Formats: sequence, structure tokens, C-alpha cells
Amino acid sequence: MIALWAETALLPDGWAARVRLEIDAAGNLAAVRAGAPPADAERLAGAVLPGMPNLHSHAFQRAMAGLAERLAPGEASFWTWREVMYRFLERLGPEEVRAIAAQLYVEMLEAGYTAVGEFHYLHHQPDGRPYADPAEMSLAVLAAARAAGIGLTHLPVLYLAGGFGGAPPEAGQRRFLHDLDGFARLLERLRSAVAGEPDLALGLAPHSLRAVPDAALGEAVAMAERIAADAPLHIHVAEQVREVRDCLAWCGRRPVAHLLEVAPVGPRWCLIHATHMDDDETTELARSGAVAGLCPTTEANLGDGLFNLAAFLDAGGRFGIGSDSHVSVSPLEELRWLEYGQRLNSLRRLVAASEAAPDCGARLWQAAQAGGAQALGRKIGRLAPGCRADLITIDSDHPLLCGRTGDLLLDTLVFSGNANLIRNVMVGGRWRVEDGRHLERERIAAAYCRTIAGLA
Ligand code: NGQ
Ligand code: ZN
Repeated sequence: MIALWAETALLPDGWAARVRLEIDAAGNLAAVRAGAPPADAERLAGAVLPGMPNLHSHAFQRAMAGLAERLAPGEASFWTWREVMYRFLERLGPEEVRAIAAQLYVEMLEAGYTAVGEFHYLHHQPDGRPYADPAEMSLAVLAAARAAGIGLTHLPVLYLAGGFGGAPPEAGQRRFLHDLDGFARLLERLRSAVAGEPDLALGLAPHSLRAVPDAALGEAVAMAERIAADAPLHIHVAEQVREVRDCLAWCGRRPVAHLLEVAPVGPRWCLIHATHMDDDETTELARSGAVAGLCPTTEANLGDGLFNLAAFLDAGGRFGIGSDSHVSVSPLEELRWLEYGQRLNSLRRLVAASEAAPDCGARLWQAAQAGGAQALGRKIGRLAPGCRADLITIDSDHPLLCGRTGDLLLDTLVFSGNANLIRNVMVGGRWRVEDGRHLERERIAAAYCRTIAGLA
């Protein structure tokens, strides 16, 4: 049993003073008490928050940051970026994926993310044949999560087609493809690979409506149910205007409307990039209880468009954040971009705030924490008994935060926290970051740099 004590901490009901946290041997919070004396507990400096879930990651793309910012002849679009990305991944095998993911997860932890949803589709060898062990790439991702000590929901991706209506896949997509039997075997294998590890979980991700025809989507839902009744289901849904157009041409419905029609979308679902929705789709998605998986820095980088946040929140919608392509690895930047996009577009301020939650930064942070935890299907995102002991401490001594407490501290952190103000990070009862530095930072960074140098 470990006991921690903090001057102030964000609990499910709001900020509390003099908080004692007891953590059991399995890494779960056993007791959380406000108004407690420090007694025998380890005293934490600064304010304590639950760690932030990062609900959408393609880990390998971290090593591509900055490599798609040079104009080639013609116009640059999401689709030309995707070609660059397909060429980049040709050079990656299991060793590379493990080194990149470990480095990324170290950076995530230092930035305050304590859990990640890894939307994993780089399954096979460059020529499309499975590795000797067909789960090899997934196992590399799990090994990276263990090495860095981040909580991980592994979301193996089902990918069958190159476009709506079962269009044939492109050559660049052959590493992603399975038939349904092969995919079911992969899932079985991964079930045992994560069993007994409380910081690892398994879900499933049909890549998109483009890549998974309706009938197979039904099969995917059935397979998820065999993992667990509430296993997370993630899907890319309506990121690009062209995707919406193509979907309309194919089935007569917009992507979110179509998904809501053909799949039992509910609280265990996470719709990544629900960017382009009309008003009906926005309220229907909110009512479904599913999480909108928003990735504002990637969506900005790729020229996707803006999510309709105000209407979605008004309808009671839930959202979480992901760093997706990892062009940026910072929950603060995701939340800030989410709000600033809305302000620039609507010529208003404090779009995410409401009468019940007037502090904009605090509302964004807490909503993303709850939505992210729901989407990852693990007991995280709350400092409450039974949840994983995943927490971060904020450097309240930094001049920027001088005199700031409670929701004003979160408002300041979200909108003005540029220097990293996160000091210590714990996952499942173990400290992984101390004084702003991951305990394995040097070793993991050196392995990453060696691997990347070998790619050139
Ligand atoms: C992905 N990424 O799977 O990595 C996608 C691009 C696609 C983002 N959408 C590929 N940001 O959607 O076909
Ligand atoms: Zn994605």
C-alpha cells in the first residue's frame, strides 16, 4: 500500500483540499479522502490531476513529423499527405515500430497523457504477407507501452477495401489487409497477450466506412462482443469533405448518418474525426452516448475542417482528444486548438464554456478526461476508489501559476501553459516521470535515434 498526500487535487466532484490517496498493490486507488492530515503519506508538491487519456494514436506517424510539410508539384491535400505517409511506412518493421512507439509514449507521459488508444493497422510485411507471427507488429506496440509504462488500449484495425462499396485496395494499403478469419485469429492472439495486465486492454477498430463494407462492419461488432460486451469500437468517420461526397454518392447518406443507421452505435463507440456532420447528425451522435474522438492539431495539419462543438455540447455530446499523427504531443495544445478553431470560426469567445461550467479551460480538460476514459474502456480518468492510480502533478510554483487555484489553474494551464508545467506522472501506482523527465528518457531516446538514423 502506497499513501500520497496533496494540498489540492481534482476529484470527481471538483477540487478538494488536503487529499490523501491510497494505492493498493495492484496499482488501483483504494481510498481517496479530502480534508485528511499528511500523516505518514508521501507529500506531493503542486496540484494533482488524473492523467489525460489520449484516445487516438497511430504511433509510427510520430517519426514522420515534419516530413510532409514541403510542397511537391501540384496541390497539397489530405490525400497527397496520405501518399507521403504510405511511402514512409514502407520502411518500418517491428523493431522500428517498437522504438518509435516507446519514444512517443515517453513524450506522451511527459506531456500528461497516461493512457493511449493505439489504432493499429500496420500489420504485415512490406509486400503484404503476414510476419511469421501475424501478431508481431501488435506485440511490438504492446512491448513499447510496457517499456514506457503508459496505459494502452490496443485497437487492431480491420481494413478490407480501398474505398466505399468495397473498391479494391491500393498497393500502398496491402500491409493493412486481413480477411475476416485472419483478423479473428489476430484478436484471439491479442486477447491472451493483454490478459492479466491491468494497464493493457483490447478493443477493435474498423478503419473507416471506406475500408470496411457494411456486412463486414456487422462482423466486426460481433467480434468485439466476443472480446467483451463493452469492448471499445473505434472508427474514422467523416474527416474530409471528399469522403462525405463519396459516401453520399455511394449510399445516399452522409457518413455519420450512415454509421448510425447500420451499426449499433452507443457508449462503447468512439467516432474519430466526426468533423463533417449536419445538425441532425450532430444531435443524433450526441444522443447515442458515443464519444467524438477529436484530434485538433492533426485535423488542422491535414486541412480537415472544424467540428461543430457548440451544437454537440448543447445536445449533451461527449468528446475526448487524440494526438493521432503526433505532429504535436500535448493535451494542452489539443484543447486550445479545439477552442480556438471555434472562436476563429464563430467570432465568439468561450465556446466550450457553459453556465454550469463557466471556466472554459477547466470544462475542456474535464470533458476530455471523461470522454477519453469512456472511449478507452478502462477504469481511468478519475481519482476515485477502484480506478487506476494514473495521476499527474502540476508545478504550482511556476510564476505563471502563482496564485492560481482550482478551475483558474486549469484555465491558465490550458490556454497559457507552453513550458511543460507537468512535474511528476504516475501510471498504475508507479512513477514514470519525475521532475518533468521520464525515468527511461535517455535510454529510450538513444534507441529511437539509432533506429531513425538507420532508416535514412
Ligand atoms: C490513418 N489518418 O489511417 O492514418 C488516417 C489516414 C485514411 C488520419 N485520418 C488514412 N488522420 O484515413 O485513409
Ligand atoms: Zn486516425
